[in-house]
Formats: sequence, structure tokens, C-alpha cells
Amino acid sequence: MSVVGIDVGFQNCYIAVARSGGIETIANEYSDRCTPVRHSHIHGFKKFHGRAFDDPFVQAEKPKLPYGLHKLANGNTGIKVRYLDEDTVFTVEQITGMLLTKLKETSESALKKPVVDCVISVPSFFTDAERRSVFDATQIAGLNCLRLINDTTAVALAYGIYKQDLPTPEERPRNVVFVDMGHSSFQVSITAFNKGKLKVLSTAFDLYLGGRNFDEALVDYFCEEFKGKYKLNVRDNPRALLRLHQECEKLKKLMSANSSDLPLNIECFMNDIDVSSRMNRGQFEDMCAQYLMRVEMPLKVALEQSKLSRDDIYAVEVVGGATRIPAIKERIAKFFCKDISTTLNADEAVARGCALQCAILSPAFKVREFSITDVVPFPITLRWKSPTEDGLGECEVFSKNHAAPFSKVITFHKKEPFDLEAFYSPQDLPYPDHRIGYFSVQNVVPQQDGDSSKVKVKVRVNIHGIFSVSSASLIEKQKGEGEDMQIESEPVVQNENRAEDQCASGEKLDTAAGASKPKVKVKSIDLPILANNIRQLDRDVLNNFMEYERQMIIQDKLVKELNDAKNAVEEYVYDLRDKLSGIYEKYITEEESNRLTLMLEDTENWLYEDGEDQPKQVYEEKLDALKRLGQPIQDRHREYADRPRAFEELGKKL
Ligand code: ATP
Ligand code: K
Ligand code: MG
Repeated sequence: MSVVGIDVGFQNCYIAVARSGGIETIANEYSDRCTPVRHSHIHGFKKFHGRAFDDPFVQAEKPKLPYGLHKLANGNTGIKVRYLDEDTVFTVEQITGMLLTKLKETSESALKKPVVDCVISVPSFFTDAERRSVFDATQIAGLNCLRLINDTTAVALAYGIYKQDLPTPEERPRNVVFVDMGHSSFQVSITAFNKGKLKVLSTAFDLYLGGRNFDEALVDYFCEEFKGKYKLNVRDNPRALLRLHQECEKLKKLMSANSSDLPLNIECFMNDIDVSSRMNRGQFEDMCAQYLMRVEMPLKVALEQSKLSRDDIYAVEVVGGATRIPAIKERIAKFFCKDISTTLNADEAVARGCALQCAILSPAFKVREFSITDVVPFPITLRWKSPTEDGLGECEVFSKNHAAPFSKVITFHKKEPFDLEAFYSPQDLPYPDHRIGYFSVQNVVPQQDGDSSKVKVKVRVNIHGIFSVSSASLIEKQKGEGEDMQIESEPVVQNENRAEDQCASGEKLDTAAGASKPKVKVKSIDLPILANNIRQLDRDVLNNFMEYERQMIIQDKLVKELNDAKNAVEEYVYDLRDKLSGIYEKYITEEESNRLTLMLEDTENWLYEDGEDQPKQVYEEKLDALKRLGQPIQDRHREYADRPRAFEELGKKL
């Protein structure tokens, strides 16, 4: 079983594989290690995961896209694509599923082995809804995602696992800042390393600052300039706009390496007009001042929340394509008063970290242990009905930067089933939608004496960063026990951490701290939990999508086989024609040659007319018919060609 890691970027995807010799990045069918998302005109959808169609971000993206968006019945964002000559609406899970299918196929053809187990990266700021949505996409693609890992955490793993000189667990950790600016967003994490482990201390981000902002600034500038200079309305012409975009991105990259004046030339840009202009790094930086200004804030927030000072920072490692912009590097270096390090591969570090995590998690692979403690990006709160004044009880169960994965047990005193509503605190979340979901704790009954029952509820942020109320149990008083019943010591949960929780607000709410209270015999009954309104596809919808994806893969394969069969006919025609007037000339009569040439011409014409759109079998039969005519000539040629060699060999033996 292969062990792969996939970095699904807004613009670029990378796949890495763990092999006994180390981590390797896989090349696609074009021998490129980078697979751009922009295939079949669908791109720019990474941030539609878990987002409502009415989300202002989605609405702002709409005009920039070469495809349509559609409001789905559940309010989510659907994507309109032409498929098999029909307009079809896909969910973003399906679209990412298709991208993952492609990446899966790329890795399978490079590794010549099936790929199922994988680790996939997501931005550290992805919410519960976004993570659930990406996770659904992995299932649609038939992948077994062992972990959704945060981009910067994958980078931290790629940085730390090979370091021989990390401090021992007793020593002060080595603190490293990781900065990743990609095409669409900016992420910062501060991570503490000791031998064999890393612990993320803080994460911070600008959700909407990335390389594309800098492209757009250039596009805006040249649109304006060409309006005056050439009287061209570039924005009215999608093709020209796309070309300008591509040229601006190229220019942006050139400016990273070159501070002198650089040309921008586009031939036959619009209305047969060639356009040209110039730009230099200084101008570019002035133009992008509003974006460059935003670099500092996430750095500051991450440092503050890590509770470290600048002197505690050992290194600042930067990755992500957009960190190649010199002005961005300068700002990062200036903030930390430190030269930045670029010891990691800026493009591939995320994928490599994912592959390493997959190797660690996969039983099929032996690799040194390295423990990862990540963090919760936004505080998570639980709310429930209670007999207090305002009728609601509320408790923040996970604070910002709380360690994750993590489980907590909270004890309620209840006489009947109750609902827990989980949500992100609005003041902390840079998204308009704060919902996580409802979790109904069922089958709760009072004690025999009519008292409330103790109900222990386990809440969990799992390895993917997904929240759930994962289990609940009712603690039944045993005969002879007094009012002051004690909670049994915490259930032992393997591979899980537990915590003392401080919920000041809760009426009759206490948390199982697992302190060494005297053990009293109690009976615990598991309670069913019904998750409601969580932001994930229903099981049968997901099954349908998985089936649909399989059908599309089959359909693609059929289309490919059909094209291959048709191309084979065309190739044979060209090949035989070349040879008839070349190497075969000596072995056929003129009459034979003329007859064949005519046949080939007929076939060629047929391919452009009646033979344009035929079933595969027709092409195969056509090819066979041609081969029946061509084969005897080929045989004759081979016979003659082999003859001198046969003589030579005979000569050697003699
Ligand atoms: P995200 O992380 O936001 O999902 P991504 O992972 O696809 O996006 P990357 O591949 O890390 O993004 O970076 C792509 C961005 O980096 C693009 O905007 C690209 O133009 C920019 N970029 C790449 N090389 C350079 C360079 N030499 N100078 C400036 N920008 C560059
Ligand atoms: K990437
Ligand atoms: Mg990225």
C-alpha cells in the first residue's frame, strides 16, 4: 500500500510519497511536479467548501469565475459545469472529489500501485464545516484520508523530523515560526520542537491575502493604462482579461528576481492590437502597499498568542509561492528582527509533510515516531437549554489555540433528553456562518428517586480538526448511595488526552477532572447521540456522489479509449503513407502502392467526415482492415532487412 501526502492548493497541487529511501515528490503525466488546479476550466473553488451561496465571499468571487455558481437546496454553493453536453450542477465536494481523483490517478500511474491511504492538507483556519466538506470530497474520490493536516503543521513536520539536534524533552524547546503565503491566503504558526515531537503554540492568518491579490493589482493597473493608451476595454473581453492575468502573474514573478524596469508585451491582445508597457519592482510595491501592510498583523497575533518574545524564536521558515516576493520577505524579517530561512522547498514542503504524516499513521510503513500536537483555530462553544434566568447555559469548550486532537468530558445533571448546540463564537470567527451543529443526547431519564441523573458527555476535536459530541453516558446511582454520589474516575480513553474544564457559567455543571476521589461503584449506561444539522453530506447523498464519481471515471476511460482508437487509425494512415514513399518503396509494385495510397486517402477523408464520430469498434475494425493490407509489405521489408544481419551472424559463427 502506498503512503502519499497531497497538498491541495488554491492554485497548485503537489503529491509526495514516502518510500524506504525517503520522501519523493511525484511528477504528473507532463513530467511536472506541480499540478495546477486550473484543469478543464474549473478552478478557484477551494474556498467554497462549507460556504453558503449567499456568503459575501462567494458572491464577490462570482464575477471572477469562468463558470457559473448555483444556490443548492441546502443553501450551499453549487458549481455549474458542462458535462456530457449538458449543464450540470456539482457540489464543491464533487468538484474537489474530481480533482482528488485526478491526483490519485497521477500517483497511481507514477507508483504503478493503487493509492488509497493518504494525508491531505487544509489551511489552518479551515472551520468545522470546511473540514467536513473536504473530508467528504476525499471519500468521493475513494481515498482513505488518515488525517486532514494543517498546511503549516505539515511544514513543521517536514522541518522537524530529520533534525538531529532538537532539544531533549526536558530541555527548553526550539521555537520556529512557519509562514506560508500561497495564492489565496496567508498562514503563520509558531511551533515548539523537542526530540520526537512538535507542539503548535499558536496560529494566525489573513484569510484573504495571497499571491492573487498582487496579480489583480497588476491587472487593474494595466486595464486602466490600456483604456487610455489603446482605447481598449479589457474587462469586456474575458479572453483578453485571462491573457492579461497570465502575463501579469509572469511579470510579478520576474519582478521577484529583478529590480530593474521590465517589459510587458502582448501581441494581438484585443482587436488585433499589440500592447506593451513597463513596470519595475518599486512601482509594483507602491501599487501593492495596501496588501504589504497586511503582512504584519498575523505575525504579531501569532507571536502574542504563543506568549513568546522575539528572542525565543530560533528561526523563521517561509514557504508558499507568494513569499518569494522580496517585499514580503523583508516585512517578515523586519518584524522578527531576524533573517528568514528558506531551508525547506517552498513549493513542496506541505506535500512532503503530508507524506511523512501518512507514513507515521500508516501501519504499512516504518518511520520514526514523531508526535504532533496541533491547535483549534477558533473557540468552540456549547449551548443548551437550562432552568437559569435566560433559559440557556453556555460554555466555551475549546479556546483558541487549544491543543488538538483533544477530548473532554463534561458532566450535566438532567432528567430528560437534551440538545447541545455547538458553534463558533461570532466575535472570533472571520466567517459569517457560526454553526457547527446540534447534538441530541437521547434516552436521558431521572433517577429512581426522581433526582436528576448525571450525564457525562464527551466532546472531541478529532485528528482532522473536526468537532463532535462523540459519546455520552448516564451514571446510575447504586442502592445505598447517598446524595453526594461521586463521579467515577474518568473513563480511560486510549490515544486521547483529557482535560479539566473550567465552565463557570454552567448551572449544575461540573466537569470530570479525574482527580483522585474515592472510587464508588456506579453503573454507567451509554446514551445514543443524534447529530443534527452538522455541515456534512448525508450518508446516502455521499454514497450517490461516490457512485456518480465512479461512473464519471468509467465514462472518462471510455472517452479516452475511443479517442485512442480513432488516433490509432490516423497514425497508421500517416505512418504507412510515409513508409510507402520511403523504406517500403523497394518492396512493392507501383500498382500496389497506388492502390494503397488511394485507400489511405479514403480513410483519411473518412476520418474527417463519416468517421468523425463512430463507436470504438468501428475504428478498431478500420485499423484491422488497414493492417491486413499493410502487414504483408511490412513482413516483406523485415525479411529483406533481416537478411544481411542473418548473413553477418552466420559469418561470425564461421
Ligand atoms: P493556497 O496555499 O492559498 O491554497 P497554493 O498552495 O496553490 O495556494 P502556492 O503554490 O504556494 O499557492 O503559491 C502560488 C502563488 O505564488 C501564486 O500567486 C504565484 O503567482 C506565486 N508565486 C510563485 N512564484 C513566485 C515568484 N517567484 N514571485 C512572486 N510570486 C510567486
Ligand atoms: K501548493
Ligand atoms: Mg498552499
